[in-house]
Amino acid sequence: MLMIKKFINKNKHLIKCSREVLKAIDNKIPLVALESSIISHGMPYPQSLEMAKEIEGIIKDEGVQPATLAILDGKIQIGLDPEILDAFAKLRYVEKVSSSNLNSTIFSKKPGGTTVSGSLRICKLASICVFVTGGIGGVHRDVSESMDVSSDLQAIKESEIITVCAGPKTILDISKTYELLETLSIPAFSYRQNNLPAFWYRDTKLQSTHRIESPEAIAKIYSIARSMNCCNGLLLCNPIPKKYSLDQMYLEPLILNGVMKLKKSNITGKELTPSLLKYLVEKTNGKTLLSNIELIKNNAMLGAKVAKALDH
Ligand code: PSU
Ligand code: MN
Repeated sequence: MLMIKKFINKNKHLIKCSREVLKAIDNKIPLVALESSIISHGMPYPQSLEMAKEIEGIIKDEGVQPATLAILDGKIQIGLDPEILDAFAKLRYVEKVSSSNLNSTIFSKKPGGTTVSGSLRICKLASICVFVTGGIGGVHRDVSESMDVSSDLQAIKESEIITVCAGPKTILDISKTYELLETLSIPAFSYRQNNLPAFWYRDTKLQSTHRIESPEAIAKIYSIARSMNCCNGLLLCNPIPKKYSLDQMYLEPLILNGVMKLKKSNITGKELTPSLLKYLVEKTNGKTLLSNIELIKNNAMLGAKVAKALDH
C-alpha cells in the first residue's frame, strides 16, 4: 500500500485516483484493478456501463475496492468516480490502449480504454497485485498469415500480477495461446477443475499447470513466487458458470464465419477482436454478450476474494 502512495505522489502530473480509491488506500483496503477497453470496445452501450457498475458492486460487496483503469485528459485514471464512469461509457471515439500506445495516448490527451496489456502496465507501476478481466488476448486463428498475437501475453509475463480471467477469448487459437503462455513461463492455473477453460467454453481438454482450490492457495503460490524473486505474472483461469457456457457445436461455425468475413473486409489488427465480438453478439442474438457479462461477474467475485487472501 505504501508503494502506491509513493508512486501517486511522485507522479501527480500523470495520475489521478478516484475519491473512493484514495479513501481505500488511506484505509488500507485492498484494490482490484479492472480494464476499460471492455467498456469502450468490448461491449455495446448501455450494457457496457451496466456491466462496469455491476462488477464494481460485486467487488465492493466483498469489502475490496475496485479500480477501473482508463486514460483521460492526459492522465492515467486509477478508479473512475461514478459520474466519470458514466461519461466514459458514453464516449464514441476512444483509443484502445495496449502496452504499446499507453505513453502516446497520455501525450495525445485522447480518452483511452485500457486492454489487458495496458492495464497490467499501470498495475505494475501502482503496485496493484490483482487484475480482473473477461478473457485475455492471445494468438489469433489466422496467425500464420497475420502474425497477430496480442501484446497481452508479453504484458502478463512482465506484470508480476495475478490476472483473473475465464481463459483466452474463444475467438482465438486456444491451444496455440496456451502453448505460448507456457513458452513465456506464465503458469495458467485452473480454478476448481483440472482442465483449462476458454472464455465461453468451460473445458478445452487442455490440462492446466495446477488446479487451484481456493483463493488462499493462489495467494500462497503468489507469495512463494515473490520470495523466490521469480514472479512472472500468474494467470488464474476461472471457468464460466455452467449455465452460461456456450456449446462448441453451435458457436464454432459462427466464429469461423466471422473470422472469414472480417478477413474479406480487411478488418485486422486492433479492430479484429472488437469486431469479432460484435459480429458474434449479432449472430447469436445477444447470447455471447450475456455470457460475456456473466463470466466477468464470476471473475470479479473471485478476484476480490484473491485480493483479500493476499492481504492476510
Ligand atoms: N475480454 C473481453 N472483451 C474484450 C477484451 C477482453 O471479454 O473486449 C479486450 C481486452 O481488453 C483484451 C483485448 O486485452 O480485448 C485484446 O485485444 P487484442 O486481441 O487486439 O490484443
Ligand atoms: Mn492484435
